[in-house]
Amino acid sequence: MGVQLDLFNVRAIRRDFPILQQRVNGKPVVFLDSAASSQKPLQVLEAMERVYREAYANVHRGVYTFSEAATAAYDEARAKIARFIGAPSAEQIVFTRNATEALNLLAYAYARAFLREGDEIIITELEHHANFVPWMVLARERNVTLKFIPITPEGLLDLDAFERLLTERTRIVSFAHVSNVLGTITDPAPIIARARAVGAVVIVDGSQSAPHMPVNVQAMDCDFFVFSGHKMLGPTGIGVLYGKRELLEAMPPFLTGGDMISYVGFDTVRWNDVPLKFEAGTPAFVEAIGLGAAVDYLSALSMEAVRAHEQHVTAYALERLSEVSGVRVFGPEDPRRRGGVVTFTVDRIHPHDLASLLDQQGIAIRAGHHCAQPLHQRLGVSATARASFYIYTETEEIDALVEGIEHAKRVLRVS
Ligand code: C6P
Repeated sequence: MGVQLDLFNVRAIRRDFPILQQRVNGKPVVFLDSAASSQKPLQVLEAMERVYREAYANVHRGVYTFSEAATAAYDEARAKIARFIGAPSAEQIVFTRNATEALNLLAYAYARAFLREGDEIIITELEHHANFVPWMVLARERNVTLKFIPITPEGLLDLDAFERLLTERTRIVSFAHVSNVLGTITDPAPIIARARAVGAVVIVDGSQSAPHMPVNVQAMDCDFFVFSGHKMLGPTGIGVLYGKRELLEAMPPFLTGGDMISYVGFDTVRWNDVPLKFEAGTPAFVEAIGLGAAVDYLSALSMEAVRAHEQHVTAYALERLSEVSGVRVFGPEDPRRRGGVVTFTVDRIHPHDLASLLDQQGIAIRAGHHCAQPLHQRLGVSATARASFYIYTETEEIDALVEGIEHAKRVLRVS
């Protein structure tokens, strides 16, 4: 049996998540797929329901009580999120649908405006498709060169190789703070320092870091930072783009229409100020308010404690999985160098078969390429299984996973 850390009362936390009280296929639910999307606490569900029940009206439009209340709550959510990631001001928080849309916004509004033929973008071999395909499309369209920082056999970024990829034509360097497959935590500091030296802007994909560890974009000194609300206790349909003010101000808008203008005449249009310039149309303000409540929940726990808990659970999972014959774990061995995801294969069992057999035991994991096919090509496998953890994960659930894998091996007669 595993031991929980004293500072983190997982049992009490689990009581806030109604979905975790259920049984799946007659078994208590063991949810090990939070890297794909996290579950939601009552506090987030209630915050959103409160808006719909008590003060719902479109924001930035009405001068009546409901609209003013909704607008104030929306603005407050933006301010909370700015504080959560250490942004200097709420105006530097642009709401998007998710991290994917935030990265597309940068590829369209920033890169298409400022990159020229022959310029270079550097990403890494471990990127999620969201930080891969938008740059690939841009590279083809504009004759821009796309380069990849390779990974070491342990699954870390090879910074010496990065040094060699940089040239005076490098305009953008974009990388995942935490890999959704290998779990690798990349220290942004050396990458940012080297990118700055050639005048490139740095985009950090925080989809798997912001939900799980303290993040301070000012201390990091990145130019842009993106993440999704649904992976951090918030609802779907809301994501965040943080940017340095001068860059956001220099960029043209991405989508156009209502709310993003300050004036429209028959032959003129003036953009609204940042961040509204990037938020065309009725925004997902109830979802933003839900994300604000999620950020309150995480802040009350403290992100240091969230990280410590997940590191503890990850270390336990790495140790337990190493005892199972036929299991191969990918990514750094040291739990201090990785976030709360453990990706693995089991000899002679396809990850999808494993995931289906585990589901019969009430255990949810993800199987496939996890939207990182080029990385899987590098790893020499077409698919992997992935267990991922969050604030509500108990070490007993890792025990259940290990028992479930042994059970699958027996069922498929591979032990
Ligand atoms: N990864 C996973 O199971 P969206 O889909 O826009 O909310 O997030 C995209 C994204 C971008 N970067 C990284 C590092 C990610 O992990 C993700 C989402 C999920 O791994 C769903 S594919």
